[in-house]
Amino acid sequence: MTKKHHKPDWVPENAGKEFTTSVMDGVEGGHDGIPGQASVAVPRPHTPRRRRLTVDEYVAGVLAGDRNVLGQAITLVESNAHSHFEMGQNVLRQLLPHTGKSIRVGITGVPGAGKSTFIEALGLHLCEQGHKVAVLAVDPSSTVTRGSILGDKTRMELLSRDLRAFIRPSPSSGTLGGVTRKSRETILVCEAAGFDVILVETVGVGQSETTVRSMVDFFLLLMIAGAGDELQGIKKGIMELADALLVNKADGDNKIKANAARADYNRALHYLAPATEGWYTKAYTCSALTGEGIDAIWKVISEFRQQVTESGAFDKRRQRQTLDWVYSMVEEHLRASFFNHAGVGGIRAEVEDGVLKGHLPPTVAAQKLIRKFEGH
Ligand SMILES: Nc1nc2c(ncn2[C@@H]2O[C@H](COP(=O)(O)OP(=O)(O)O)[C@@H](O)[C@H]2O)c(=O)[nH]1
Ligand SMILES: [Mg+2]
Repeated sequence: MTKKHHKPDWVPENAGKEFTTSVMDGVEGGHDGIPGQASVAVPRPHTPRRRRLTVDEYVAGVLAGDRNVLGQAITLVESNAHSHFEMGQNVLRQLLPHTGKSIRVGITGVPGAGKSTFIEALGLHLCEQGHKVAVLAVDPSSTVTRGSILGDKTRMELLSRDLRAFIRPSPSSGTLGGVTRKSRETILVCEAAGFDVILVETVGVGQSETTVRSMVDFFLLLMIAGAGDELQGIKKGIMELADALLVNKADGDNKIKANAARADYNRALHYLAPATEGWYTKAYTCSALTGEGIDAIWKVISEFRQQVTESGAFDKRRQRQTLDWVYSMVEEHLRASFFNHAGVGGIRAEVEDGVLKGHLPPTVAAQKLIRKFEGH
């Protein structure tokens, strides 16, 4: 495909250089995370716009495992449009009794650790065992640039072609809080559609690990051997959130180093509090490339599920997560109403100026803004 630059429609035909704008032909891509959708530009026949489904149609389609309806239902619940909110919530409410039966696994690690390759290998392995696997991404960076997950999607090429799997890229707009709410709801919709393993990938940056930890049952930290001390330092806090550490790329010349790293991590883990009550976090090795160790880590996850369910910690965590979810929605709402409040907006510049110039102590400034918001 050749990318052509041309003048946009609104530029007069005989215009000169004063119009410097030019536009480039776009790229056609899959939209709903459904395999088989066009990933290269193909001429499309003119079809009428898709009819909006009713709440009952969304619910019936999702419950029947209809992939098209599933994609549309997720788009609906992810929508930022005010008019979609109520309908999305109605769909969710009806799906709720059919949710909760999957195992939700979060996967994190620095860029390049091999998360996408691992998810593809594990996903394919699970599909072969008869599981239905949904892959979601929580990527705070994509709230700014939409790039990264697209790359991942093409990387999980085999899995995205497998009809037993469903890959959903990260919701691409909103705050991390907004993305979180959407991801949680997407998990539920996928469960209602019959997916029994939910894999949530997140890039190991910023707050996203804590966020993903708050929506999954099992949290897996992918590591690489020989990464610098600085990197390991950053990872320490995250190690405390993990139910397993997995040193990836244990293949070829790297195998010895990976095994040594596993032993080091196991020693370090000895001094950390367990992420899940009654479960000892250990380190393992695998190669997402050769598939070695993939089955073993799934056995660890299955053992975790059984053990933690029996002890009651599994349900306890899910209940806590549900309440966390409620309050994170409350926080999200309050934050938005505060910053959209006309009165607050009217005095913000002045208050900020006062703080920056040193006339106004920050505590007083905060009080002033809150008073305004509360209408005192
Ligand atoms: N040798 C080796 N390379 C791997 C393995 N897993 C991933 N890679 C490579 O590491 C690079 C980054 O992998 P990717 O899955 O995109 O990492 P992500 O950024 O964590 O999602 C790619 O070039 C992969 O082919 C592995 O187990 N062994
Ligand atoms: Mg990736």
